[in-house]
Amino acid sequence: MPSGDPVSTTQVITTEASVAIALGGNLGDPIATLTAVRPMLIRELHGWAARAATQLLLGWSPLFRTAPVGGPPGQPPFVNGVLLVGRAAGGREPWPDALALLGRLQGLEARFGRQRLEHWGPRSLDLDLLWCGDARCSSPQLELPHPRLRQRAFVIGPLAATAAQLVLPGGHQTAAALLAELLSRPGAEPPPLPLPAREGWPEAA
Ligand code: PH2
Ligand code: MG
Ligand code: MG
Repeated sequence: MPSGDPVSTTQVITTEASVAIALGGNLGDPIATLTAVRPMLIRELHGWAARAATQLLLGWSPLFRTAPVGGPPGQPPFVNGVLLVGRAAGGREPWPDALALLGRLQGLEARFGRQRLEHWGPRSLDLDLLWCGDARCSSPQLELPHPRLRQRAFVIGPLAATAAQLVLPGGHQTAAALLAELLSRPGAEPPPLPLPAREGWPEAA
């Protein structure tokens, strides 16, 4: 099984040709959790995209420590990252069903003890689908593209570190430009702090 080559921005320059998943957690040992889920996520993605004739190209961001946004006061800092999934040249058929992928992501969250107790409350593992090719979806279970994607430095920071030139859904700015704008707004989130590379998560800023 391919372990996941980095996605080069010349291979995946559009969101229409890619899938993006945000990873996060702030309970237990989030770095250990994200490192442990990484190979499982690769397996789930290959299962989900098994019909796709082309090889998946996986671009992992570095991990970042981020200040909690929303939720109860005093919750621990988060560790966040993103995974950008592209396909080798020629893979132009539509991606498989986004809800099926969401189901696989929620299965992984459950395996890591995710409990849904409080809106935006602390969580062991959060796997959010940010976009899935050009799929548009607005249902109670899933909204695509993710409705708050463009407002969140804890998502845009990792995306900018992975694919600085990617133009995000809902605007014309690149990830890098949007990050700069988000961080310069009054009352902005503190900048996501990149964590050093480590075993099981070799990407560093
Ligand atoms: N997720 C939330 C709410 N707030 N804050 C940070 N820093 N990172 C997150 O992943 C996060 C959050 C809801 O999913
Ligand atoms: Mg989330
Ligand atoms: Mg979620």
